[in-house]
Amino acid sequence: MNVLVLTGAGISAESGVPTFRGADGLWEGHAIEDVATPEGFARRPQSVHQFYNQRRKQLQHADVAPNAAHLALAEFEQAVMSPHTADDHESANQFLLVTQNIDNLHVRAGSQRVLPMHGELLKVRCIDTDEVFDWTDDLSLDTPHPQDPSNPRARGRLRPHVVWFGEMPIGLDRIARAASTADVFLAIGTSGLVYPAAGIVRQTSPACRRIEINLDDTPASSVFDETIRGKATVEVPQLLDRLAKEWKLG
Ligand code: BV8
Repeated sequence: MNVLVLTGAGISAESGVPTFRGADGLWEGHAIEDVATPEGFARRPQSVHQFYNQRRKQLQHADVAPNAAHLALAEFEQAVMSPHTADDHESANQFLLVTQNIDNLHVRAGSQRVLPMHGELLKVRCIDTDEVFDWTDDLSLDTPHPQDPSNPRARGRLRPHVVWFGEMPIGLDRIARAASTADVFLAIGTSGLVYPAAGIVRQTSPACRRIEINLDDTPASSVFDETIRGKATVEVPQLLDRLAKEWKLG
């Protein structure tokens, strides 16, 4: 059984991380082109740094933690990938969790096979070398380079390690391969507005069972075999329990 999951901001909403397009959407007050494009960063780097500094600080707030949906996905991955389950099938199972979210809540919940296709908020990248560093502090134009802290010319050469609009998402080949062999595709808490993420469902085979969990209909809803309307913390654990029973997972 090959499982491919795609999550969006809706799975982290109940952990207190604002979605992009909800009433408290992140983009409100910030035009996309000003804070999530290379051009916006070139124009006003400091305001883009502030936008991500605020989100990086908020993500590390004590009240922000994985919720029942994140935890259920981590548990389900363990069950799908357990050696015991593999024995019952002619071939080993596969599991991939692709997330559009740049928060670290899936990894903190215990998910292992996670592909953050739009980057990670708690990582930064050197503009000159593309080297990636773990990062929990603020970034600014005066931030010393971690590898050359005493060199004033190396200051301010770090950017958030996130994929902006117009930039190439991460892992597209791996995602396409997983989509082409997926037996089940789950899309959880994503508005289906941003490509190529929103096109992944169409990369699955006609035989793939496509399930969407969302509060509302999305432009892609009609492509799914099953659309479950409700909150991720309620509907994800219930769906995964149902699938685990259907597949007799441990
Ligand atoms: C690219 C990281 C070239 C940064 C993000 C015209 C038409 C089509 C496409 C384009 C176009 N013009 C330009 C494009 C391409 C563009 C695009 O799609 N634009 C859109 C706006 C039209 N895409 C790009 O530029 C991408 N790159 O195309 O490069 C390329 C491509 C392929 C091959 C070669 C070259 C790069 C896009 C990545 C941008 N970076 N994030 C950051 O986070 O700051 S995008 C960001 O918004 C997220 O990462 C996510 O991907 C995206 C959408 O957000 P969602 O996760 O879906 O969240 P949203 O708030 O929208 O929705 C939440 C959903 O949850 C809702 O449905 C809601 O009902 C539901 N929900 C809420 N609460 C709950 C819930 N569900 C359940 N339970 C709840 N409690």
